[in-house]
Amino acid sequence: MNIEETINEVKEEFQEMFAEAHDSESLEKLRIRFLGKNGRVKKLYGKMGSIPDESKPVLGKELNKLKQQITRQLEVRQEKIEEEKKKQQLEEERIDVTLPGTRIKTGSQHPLSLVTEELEDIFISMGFKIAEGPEVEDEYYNFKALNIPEDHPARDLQDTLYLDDLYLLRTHTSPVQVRTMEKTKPPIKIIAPGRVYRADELDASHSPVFHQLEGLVVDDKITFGDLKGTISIMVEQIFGEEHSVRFRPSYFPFTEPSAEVDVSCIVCEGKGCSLCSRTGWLEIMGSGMVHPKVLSMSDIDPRSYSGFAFGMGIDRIALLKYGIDDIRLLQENDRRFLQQFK
Ligand code: 2NL
Repeated sequence: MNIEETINEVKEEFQEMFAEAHDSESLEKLRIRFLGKNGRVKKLYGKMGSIPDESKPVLGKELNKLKQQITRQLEVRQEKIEEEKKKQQLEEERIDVTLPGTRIKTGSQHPLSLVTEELEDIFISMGFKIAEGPEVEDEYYNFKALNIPEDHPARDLQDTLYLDDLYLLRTHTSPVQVRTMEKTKPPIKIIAPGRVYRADELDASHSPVFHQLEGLVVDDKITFGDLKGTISIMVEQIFGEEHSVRFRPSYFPFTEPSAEVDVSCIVCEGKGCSLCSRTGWLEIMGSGMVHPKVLSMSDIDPRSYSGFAFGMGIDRIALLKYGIDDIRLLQENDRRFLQQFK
């Protein structure tokens, strides 16, 4: 076979194979087969040495044309493939900006946080400051400084969680207020919200850990009228103005006189139901004028100063406010329960 025939054969072979090559890989194989180092076209150039000189210009031209033709065809198809690929990719990645977004799940505030923050805001609006203190206390701050006698049942192992001979878990936030009285001169106007502990079994209405908010106001000429006014405003704000407040004589070792605070029943509004045991009233907090002994133990002279104090269970307020019937719901963190407080 002469070289011209071979050139034609290579041409035909290329066109045949090219007709079947529709992806980059096949094109690359073709490029190596025809234009590579040991490719068909290279080999034809090698044969140029053995042909008569007069034929060289024509065949050389012919070969160059073949090489250019193959190169061009491969390039054009490769470009087409890439263009097609890009089109397909754009089509696949097309986004519909009019589709609704994916809803992001958000948390919600715990009902205890909601009530605590609401109470804090109410008291802050009346000029109170927020005070905090340790949850591990000793008998002096938790009991003695509050005029709670040595033989008082609250001090019993049955009621108080003792850590050792000296330390216990505070059973109320009163120690925070005692520490404030020791450190600062009147006027004192603080609330002490926080976690407190009792040696109770967990059931629908008791828990070994719960939350309290106590308040203390000490200044000259503080009266029971100040106590009534402050607490009435707080109760109206937290439960709504349509509720009435009642002060009922009571007894606490740390206040004299003492009063329990009732709010007209949230459910029956005074008519009598099972929640209020047919009394029409719900007990929500304790209060009273700070006992002179309590003032003097913290170095405040009861002849110059007087004060009132109050204490409430935040968990109980939350149950009443939101109509929850079991305090365990406040601790279980069941999302179906928590999501209701959005
Ligand atoms: C209740 C009763 C009360 C206080 C707490 C208090 C604190 C100091 C001095 C005097 Cl430092 N009193 N706190 C007073 C009266 C009642 O709480 O039943 N809480 C749930």
